[in-house]
Amino acid sequence: HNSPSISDAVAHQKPPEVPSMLQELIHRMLGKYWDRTPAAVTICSLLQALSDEGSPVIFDHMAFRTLQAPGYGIDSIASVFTDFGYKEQDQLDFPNKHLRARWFSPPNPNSKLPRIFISELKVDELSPRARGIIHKYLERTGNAKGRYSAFCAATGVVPWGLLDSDDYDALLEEDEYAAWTLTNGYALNHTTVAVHRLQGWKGGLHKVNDELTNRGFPLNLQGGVIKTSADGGLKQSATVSERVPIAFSDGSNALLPGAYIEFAERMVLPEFEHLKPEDVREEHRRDGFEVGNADKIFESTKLAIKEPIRQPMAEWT
Ligand code: OOG
Ligand code: NI
Repeated sequence: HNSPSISDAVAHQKPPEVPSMLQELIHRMLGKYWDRTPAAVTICSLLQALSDEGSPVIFDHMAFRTLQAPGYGIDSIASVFTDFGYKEQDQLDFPNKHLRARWFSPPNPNSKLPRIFISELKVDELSPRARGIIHKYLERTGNAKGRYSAFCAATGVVPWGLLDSDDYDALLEEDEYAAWTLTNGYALNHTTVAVHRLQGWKGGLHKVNDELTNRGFPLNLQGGVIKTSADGGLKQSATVSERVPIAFSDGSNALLPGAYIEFAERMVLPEFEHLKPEDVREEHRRDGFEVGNADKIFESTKLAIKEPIRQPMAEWT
């Protein structure tokens, strides 16, 4: 009455590969990002095609933006990563931008898991009007508070719903980061290609920027195309954000800045310069971030705003 042949077959089957929660979470966050950042998809395919075949692009880091208020700030995204073994690293301060950031290193520095960079807006330093607008939306998340920020990043849900276009305009006038974060929620702000981990890539970050410029991708030119740390060990460049259709609660729509893509090149540290190239691992390279570089990279979303384009949603579908 039971079928031994079926249970035999099952017993001899290898179990399907089960991705870890962490891998799947990152995969879903990136999935939402690819959907709304087609230029990033094109650029990654291009870099892969121009480097040794079959070697996938490795991400140096993924970056998120948050709002500092109990439950909604850096920790609301960080907690899931630290629960899975990520280690909290230094804090970076941007007083002129009312921002601070922290970064988190993956459980194993030589793995292919990206670093995580999370910034937060010091909401209390904004004008009473901007603070009032921000808190009005944060209160709309009810008992969820910011506890499901990682869920929102993975699904594309903006936890406080649609903004009123007048609120958007008021925020944009005062603080572009606030306007970006309220319209995009916890969506991945950018991912960063580790240029030094592209197999067989010759010409470093310069060559990446040249290839992109030749193909018409607009790059963030704040402080020059390449932003270099004081120690010379970390070089970064970024595209200007793509625009995504955003609906407002009053029925109007706009094409507003969404995500961008960044490129990082980490140099071998002086104490490891004697290593043969094939022996150099990620742990032998300049780690961390740089305030001076980041300060310029933050502008990638602002640079996408020249004339806000407002048109009916029907024209894009
Ligand atoms: C983050 C900008 C800083 C870096 O790698 O230093 C940054 C942002 O735009 O939210 O990505
Ligand atoms: Ni970055």
